[in-house]
This record gives sequence, structure tokens and C-alpha cells, in this order.
Amino acid sequence: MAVENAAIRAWVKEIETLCTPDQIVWCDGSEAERDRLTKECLATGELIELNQQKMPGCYLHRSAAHDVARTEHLTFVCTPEKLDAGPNNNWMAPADARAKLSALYQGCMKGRTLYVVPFLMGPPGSRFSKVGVEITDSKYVVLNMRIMTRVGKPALDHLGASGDFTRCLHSLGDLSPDRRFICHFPEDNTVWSIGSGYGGNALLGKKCLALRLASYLGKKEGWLAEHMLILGVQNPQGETRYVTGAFPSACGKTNLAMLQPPASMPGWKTFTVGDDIAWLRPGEDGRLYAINPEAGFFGVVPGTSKKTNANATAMIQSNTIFTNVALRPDGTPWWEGHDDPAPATALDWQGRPWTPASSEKAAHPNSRFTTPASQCSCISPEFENPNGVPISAMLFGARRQRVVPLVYQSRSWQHGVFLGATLSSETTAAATGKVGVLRRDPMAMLPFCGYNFGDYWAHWLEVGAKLKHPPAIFRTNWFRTNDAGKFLWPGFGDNLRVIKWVLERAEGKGEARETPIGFVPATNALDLRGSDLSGESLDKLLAVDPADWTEAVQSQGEFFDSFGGRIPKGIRDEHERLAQAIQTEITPDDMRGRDAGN
Ligand code: OXD
Ligand code: MN
Repeated sequence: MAVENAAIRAWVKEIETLCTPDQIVWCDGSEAERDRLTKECLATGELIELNQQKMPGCYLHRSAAHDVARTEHLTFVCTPEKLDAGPNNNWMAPADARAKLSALYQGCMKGRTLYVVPFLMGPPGSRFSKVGVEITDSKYVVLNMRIMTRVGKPALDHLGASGDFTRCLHSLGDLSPDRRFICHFPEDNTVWSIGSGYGGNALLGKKCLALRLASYLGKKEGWLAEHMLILGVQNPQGETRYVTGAFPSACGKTNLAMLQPPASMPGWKTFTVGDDIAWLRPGEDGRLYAINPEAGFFGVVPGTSKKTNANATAMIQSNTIFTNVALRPDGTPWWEGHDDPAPATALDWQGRPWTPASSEKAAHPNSRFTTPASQCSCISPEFENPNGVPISAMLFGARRQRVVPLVYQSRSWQHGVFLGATLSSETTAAATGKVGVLRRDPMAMLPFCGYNFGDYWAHWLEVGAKLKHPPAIFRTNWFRTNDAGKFLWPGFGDNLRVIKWVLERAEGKGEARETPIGFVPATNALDLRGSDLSGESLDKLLAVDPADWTEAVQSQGEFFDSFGGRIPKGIRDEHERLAQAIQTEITPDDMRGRDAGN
């Protein structure tokens, strides 16, 4: 493909000199290119063909055993001033990062092919959309980028002769975690990644461009880049409203984005606009509009079944790349939580013989599917709308066994930003490190915000001030457990019951009771017709315990203190207000027998 853009050509020349590949291939996004690369990957073993009769166009990739998740400790934001990256990011001085990584890139593509992948994030012709160009030496990355972004002509047409694109340099290097770095240079609109082939580290349009660099660009240009799904919900009267939801990785965003209404809610329909990332801008009518910058889904496989996500189950039967799932003797994939029972024998995610008696899991807990959005039967008719969809409500959700009720509403935009800023969640397998540890994850953006959280919250407040009709903001928690450790809320399709109340509240309807933390559904306000939830479980799900919240307030304060003077006053005010509201509720009996801190 002849790329005429002089800035792209000059940059490719520069990287060619640094990485010294044997050859350069310019990717055009064509079907012929996909077929050629797939054949090459089958020959090298980068892909394994799955049963083409049962699952046409599906392939399996097995990654290196130590390259299976995002590596947050090896991810850096390289701003000239450390404080601008904030305590929420690892930081390296730009010159040091360039020197360190240049030494690793030096000659790293010798014997390899350098692929140039121009890609568009967002619908063609949209003022939201941004162009990136990824240089990579991984065919697997090229094949995944073709699913996750709009590759080739749409990107080059959008860019024209401009040099305003994100320069995304990726090499597998030697795949060693000792020589693995994912460095972001916000001031140069550049990402340098080396040493990993894992999605979040290597498909640079996703977390690197569409969240870390885009959040920084959004701050400069007056918009927001968020780790949010976008869901359209149509009520039985035929009216469609849009909701976004920020949840940490592997907390069910893809399932919620493809939610199937329960049989006991006839007439309701849902439409997926996005499952992971939203770019949001104030519209001329004073509402907030969102697009999904991606073109595909990179979803967590384990747990995906007809019961948890029938839409995803159907969509991954063809044209899907599976990474690190198990392989059954008939050439079809299998994973924990699959509709079929465990096979008598299989190969596990590393290609080793596996039986149900094996002590290890067959599929890696962070195994993934990559599937084009066009295969999703509930994809929204607005998916390609260049103007985006107007957002009525925003959810901030997390995985909390205790303390946080099923749902509650903020009193205002500022209070809603505070609810997002104080989000905390138990960790999952989407990043390396211990699973199940409680950590603060503001707006589910801890691994993805490309600058200081203090400045980011101030920016949220500024965006809100521009909105005449801001979305209503809620916190949700599908993961509260009973004393036996069992989930109290059924989740999945039943989450629509919560969203129904959310949309009622967004329109000034729906019954609520005010508590120190915000508005919780009043008794009988949630539509539970046809659900077998007991009254006792509902009470537990909606309980607000002042003693628990006294501890939470203290831990929030400690967290905010770590940002020093960069915390906006509005957020401090909300914290102070919560502390006082809890204080007036608490009795000495509530605190008896508790440790301070949380
Ligand atoms: C993802 C993640 O892959 O959040 O979406 O890790
Ligand atoms: Mn994500």
C-alpha cells in the first residue's frame, strides 16, 4: 500500500534505522492481508487452527507463559515533571526512558518484519476520532489490531496530510519481563512498548492510546477518555437511553455491555455501543455524548457462557482469535465456566495435557477473545454514529464484598465525581500481581489515567460545569456477599433491574431514601417482579453501616493526602461533608470492637 503521508514515512524511516528489520510491510486492512498473515502465523505456530467446520475463522494463540496480563509495574508515564504523572503512575524522565528503550530497540527487528499499521480510533468522519500508527514486529498484534481498530484507509483518509497521529512503537523484543517496558510520552503523543505481546501492553490503540494518552489529550482539549462501557437501554415504550459504566478490569463490563433482559422484564431491549472505553464530549445541547473508539471486543473468556453472556457466546463462534484458552480433542476451545462440562482430556492454555483431575486451571484466568464488534447481534445501530450517543447516567462500579450497597445515587455532579474518585475494588487476574486485594481504583482508571489524578478530578469538575444536562451519577456493587461468602445479588441480566431504577432517577422519578453516602433505592423501588431475591438479601444489599463508612472515610482521607495540593477543593468538600454526615449517624455502640483503618 502506498502511504503518501510524509510524517508517517519519515517516522517509519527513523524506526527502520533504529530497529533494522529485514523488511517493511505496510498494512492496508484488506481481507487478503488477513488471510496471508493468518497463513504465516499457522506456519510459525503463532496461531493454531481451531475446528473450521464448527468455528470458522477461529484461531488459538498461546502466549509466553509469563506474558499473560498487563504489567502495571513496568508501565510508565514519562512527563518532564514527575508531579504531572502523579503518584498514580510510575514515572521516568523522558530522556532516561528514551535512552533506556532505544538501547533495547537497537537492532531488535533483525531477522524480523516491521509492520506499519495505520489505525483509526472512533467512527470515520467523527470529531471524536483520533489516528494512530503502530509499528510492530508481531503478526499476532497486526491481526488483533485489525479487529480492535479500523486499519488502513479510514485512518489515512482521516489523517490526510497531517502529522497529528499517535506514534506507537512496539516490539516483542526478547519477551523477557526483565526487558519489558511500556512507556508513554504524552507531550510527544508517543508510546514505546517492548518485551510483551499481551493485548493491553501490545495493542497500543487500546489502553496506551485510547486511555492513557487520550486522557491527557482530553484534558488539553476539553473532553474525557474513560474506562467505561456504553449501553443502550430501550424500555417497553420504545424509548432508548444510554448509560456508561466504569468498572475495573475483569469485573463484568463486557457482560453488562451485552446484558440480556431477564424473561420477567418483557419489552426491554439492550444495545451494545462499547464494552471497555468511552470518549465523552459535551454536546451543543448541554448533554454529554459518548463514542466507543474501538472496533472490536477483547474480552475475558473464563465464565463466558449462554447464562452469563449469550450474546458474547454467539459472537465468538466465528472470526475470533482466542488467547490462552484450553483446546479440546475436536479442535474447539474450552474454559472454566464454559457451557459444556469439562472435557475428559484437553490441552491446557500452555499446550500441556490436562484432565479434570489436574490441579491447575485449563484456561488461563485472563485468557481472552478478540472479536469484531460487527459480530455482536446486539450491537447498537448508533455504533458508527459520528456524533456519539447522549448519556443519561453513569455508573461507577467495583468488586466489594462488604460496605458498598448494590446501588446509590450521588446528590450532584460534584458528588458523583467524588464517588468515582473514591472507588475501590478487589484486584483481578487482568493485571499481574495478587488477586483479591482491596485497592483504590478511582473511576476504574488507576492503571490507565495518563496524568496526576488530582488534575484529572479537577478536569472532571470542569467538564461537568460545561453541561447544562449532566448525566446522573451512581455507584454500583454487584459483588456484595453474605456471611457465608455467597453473592447476594444474582447479577448478569438482573442488573437491568438496577439500571431501570437508575434511569428513573435520571429522569427525576424513582423512589429513594437519602443516606449519608447518597440516595439508596427506597423499599420496593427496585423492580424485582419475577426475581427470587429474598427481602432479607435485599436489606443486606442496600444496607449502609455507619461504622463501616467511618473506616472508609478515614482511608479515603489518607488516599487523598497522597496527592498533596493537587486535590480540587470540590472533592475535599465532598469528603468533609461525608465525614460529617456519617459522624451525625454514628453511635459509640456502632464502633465497639472495631479496628481503626480499613
Ligand atoms: C482490558 C483490561 O483488557 O482492562 O480491557 O485489562
Ligand atoms: Mn479494560
